[in-house]
Amino acid sequence: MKLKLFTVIILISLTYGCVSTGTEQVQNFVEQQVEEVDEPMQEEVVDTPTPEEDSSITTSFSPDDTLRIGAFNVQVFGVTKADKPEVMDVLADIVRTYDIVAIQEIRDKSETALPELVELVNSDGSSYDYVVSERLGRTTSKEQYAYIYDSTAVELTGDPQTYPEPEGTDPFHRQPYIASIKAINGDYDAVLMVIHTDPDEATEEINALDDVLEYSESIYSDEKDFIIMGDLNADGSYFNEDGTSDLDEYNWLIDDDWDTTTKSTDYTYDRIIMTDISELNGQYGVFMYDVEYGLTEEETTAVSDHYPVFVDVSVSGDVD
Ligand SMILES: [Ca+2]
Ligand SMILES: [Ca+2]
Ligand SMILES: [Ca+2]
Ligand SMILES: [Ca+2]
Repeated sequence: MKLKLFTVIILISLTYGCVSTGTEQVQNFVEQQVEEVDEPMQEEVVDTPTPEEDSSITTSFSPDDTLRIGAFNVQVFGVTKADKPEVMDVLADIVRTYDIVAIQEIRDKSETALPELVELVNSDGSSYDYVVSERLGRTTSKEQYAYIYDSTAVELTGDPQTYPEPEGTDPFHRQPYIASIKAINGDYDAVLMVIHTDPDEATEEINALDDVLEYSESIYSDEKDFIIMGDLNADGSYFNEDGTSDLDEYNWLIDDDWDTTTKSTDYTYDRIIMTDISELNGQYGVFMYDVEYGLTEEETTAVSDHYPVFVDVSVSGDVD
């Protein structure tokens, strides 16, 4: 949310810089706003290219100097979807836009749908690999998380693990799946934490994520790049996006007014929250694959009720 403020400031600054009739009043406003942004944030974003506010649609695959990281809730992904070639083709195309994507809502006792998808992704000569969590959930309806990644661009730097909930506590229906990664063609490294919250307890689970972050920071003590992402159910009746949360001090990239649902509803359920935005490389947003691929509403919702979200980071220049 701070980031958005900064974007506004940049836009105002640019406008002011371009329009020769800018008044002193505007200048004062700009200075006043800049002062209100706290010092570390200012320093961090000064070196960062202006994020494209209107990046909810993107056509470009990430260039070589960029890693595209993201998350996608593939709504009950299992054998039924795996048996639909037209759905699988869209999923494969979506996966290929990423260097690493955190998949949620894999519901598949047979555990065959995900390997089938990765095989399809690679059928064009790509070299994607994946890791998958154990089946998680408090009821018989279990879900798995997975990271699917381009093995020519990203490597895992440790064994991924699900968050070990402290003895005697059960804060999450499906505890986050944590993976440390590094760019193969650069020095960017980060720790990813994917979560699909339970809608009924979304607020409680979101407010428990700072404990997961703290845990990850204790394991990866030299790292400054932690990214929490996934279907947080962070909107509507599940979560008050205008209120406060225990993650407010971090950078929420997916703006509250963006829609991550493929149906006619308008909710920002899916989020990307970063501790460090020094390596942001211009784009982040919601990947509207229906617009991108020219799909009908029926074709779109057959794939998922969610849009994927993404962020691009520079592969080089990371010092932590
Ligand atoms: Ca790093
Ligand atoms: Ca919203
Ligand atoms: Ca929608
Ligand atoms: Ca960093």
